[in-house]
Amino acid sequence: MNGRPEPRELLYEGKAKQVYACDDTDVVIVRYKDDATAFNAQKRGTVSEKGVVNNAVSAMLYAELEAFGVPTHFIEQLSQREQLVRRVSIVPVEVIVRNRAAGTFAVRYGVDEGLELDPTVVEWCFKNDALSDPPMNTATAVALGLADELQLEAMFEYAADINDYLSARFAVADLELIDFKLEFGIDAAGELRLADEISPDTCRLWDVASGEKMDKDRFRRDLGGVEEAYQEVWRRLRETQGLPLDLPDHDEAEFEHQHLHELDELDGDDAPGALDGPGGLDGLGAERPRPGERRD
Ligand code: AIR
Ligand code: ASP
Repeated sequence: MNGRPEPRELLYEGKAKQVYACDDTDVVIVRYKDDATAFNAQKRGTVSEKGVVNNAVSAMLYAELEAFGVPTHFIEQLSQREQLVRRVSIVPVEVIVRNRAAGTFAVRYGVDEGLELDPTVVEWCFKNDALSDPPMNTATAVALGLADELQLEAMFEYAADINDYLSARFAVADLELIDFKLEFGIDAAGELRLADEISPDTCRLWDVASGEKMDKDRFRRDLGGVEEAYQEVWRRLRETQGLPLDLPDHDEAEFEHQHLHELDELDGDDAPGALDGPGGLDGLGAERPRPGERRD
């Protein structure tokens, strides 16, 4: 029973990863591929060594987020392309966090890429390739039975904390976190955990000095230098691991959140405020310690 877990049957094959069963049914092995797709698989290609970079980046960031107080599916990196994770059932709600306008947001609202978004925007999308992952509000997610309100509230709170952490983490690597996508899952004990991956496939990252795109947009938009950009992100993260981060004060963040909830009440239920979940989720306090508190 001891020793390195071995991949058994292929449970699932996605666009960028494969998931294998293990003898221990509480865990699975995720294998990262070099395959790349964009615009819901209308564009396909491969990016040499992408799987190796994404596995390394994701493993590093999930371990750091766990230490920060965010429960994740991550257990350990097994090899260059494989990691061992807890088996979870994925909540079919993608969480998009946007610090600046880019991609589909810039197109949808007719604004320039790079427009600073204050407050930070959190969006839910229905995880459904056949429908191209359409954006939806909280009521839709609940009415379709994709997640319940407490889960969505917890996903929102985690997403805000993860944004605080990752924005500071990428900043020490001279990268600005423009936007990113998260997925969550429910483990065997019923606990919500951050799942999937965080990598240049799932984040927009702009070089602070030049504004150059260092992420999957290089592939999506045929900008060239895709492999080099992914390698450079990994190199910078590795070189800056352990450096002190300029994290927002969590008491301040909590105050702002409370304050904005009060504003929501004044504005009425239909007005989602800054750092409020899409569609508003006031008063559904899924109580948990703030990461900043838990670490002391
Ligand atoms: N994303 C969304 N679906 C799949 C991924 N990887 C990520 C993008 C981008 C953010 O979510 O990589 O960082 C917003 O994407 P978009 O296309 O809605 O602008
Ligand atoms: N990963 C999604 C796709 O393949 C969306 C994207 O990254 O553009 O199509």
